[in-house]
Amino acid sequence: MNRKVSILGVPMDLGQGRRGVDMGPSAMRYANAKERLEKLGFEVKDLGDIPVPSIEERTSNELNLKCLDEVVEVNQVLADRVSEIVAGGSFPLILGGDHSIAIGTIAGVARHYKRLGVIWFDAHGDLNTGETSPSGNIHGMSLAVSLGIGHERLTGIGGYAPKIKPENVVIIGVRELDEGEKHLIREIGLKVYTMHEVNRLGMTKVMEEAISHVTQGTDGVHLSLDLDGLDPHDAPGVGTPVIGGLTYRESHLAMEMLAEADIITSAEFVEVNPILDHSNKTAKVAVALMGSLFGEKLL
Ligand code: B3U
Ligand code: MN
Ligand code: MN
Repeated sequence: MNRKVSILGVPMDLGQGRRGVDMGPSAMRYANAKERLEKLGFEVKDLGDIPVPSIEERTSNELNLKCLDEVVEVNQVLADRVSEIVAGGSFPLILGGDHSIAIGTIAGVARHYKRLGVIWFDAHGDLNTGETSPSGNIHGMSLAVSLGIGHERLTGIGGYAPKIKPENVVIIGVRELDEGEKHLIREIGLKVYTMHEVNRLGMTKVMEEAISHVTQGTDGVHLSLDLDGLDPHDAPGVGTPVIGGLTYRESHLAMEMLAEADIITSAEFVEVNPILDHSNKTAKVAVALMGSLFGEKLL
């Protein structure tokens, strides 16, 4: 793994409807994200946060794509910043913010990795479009957008589309999908490990298969980890909790196996909402997972 890591915060809350997720980057910093990685011998730079307009300032609300203008604007900036980090030889570690920021992170990373693999941990598919979304929230569309599906102002962020191909993506931990998302998964043949497969196969097998899937014919692998992929018991501070999720230990095992396989070239941890949390528990879990991802071991 790259020994140089650059942390970038994106206090984005415009891709969903609840207040507080803009404080996610601060909460993960307060839980010692930087220090955790430094202890493992990484050279870590915290580049601070990129600016996000406040919800009170927002103007756009059209086409079932809430805050489209602002989400596009922030993700464009994010794509450039992430691209600079990669060009400078560092590993981009992005702290969210809601999951709409995956659009910008992936746009930035995919400029350098032409055949980027993606591992997407989530209770949801994030495969909606303005046409299929029940909420109009763009955080429920970011994976579709990265695949080149959706409004062209979103898919065109970074100046090209698509960023990733369906055959290079796996989703893990899903337990809530909208009808349009189910259709899309079947249509494009996405590899999805729902909670059913996680229970049936066990996390070890899921990760062995997922790692082999995303490394076939790819030149880099991005980890997009939505904290709502975990069970709300272990990660209560998220905007849209869904019961029946990944346990704390299953999630750690997944990160430990990724560290061992040494395949991850960029990562983002999203949807931490301190207002809905208890004593910063969810941010602490996120940082503990970062520890495992970066190779922390008990012995
Ligand atoms: N699928 C729903 C709910 C949702 C998606 N992502 C989150 N919630 N976190 C939607 O609004 O698209
Ligand atoms: Mn998500
Ligand atoms: Mn989710």
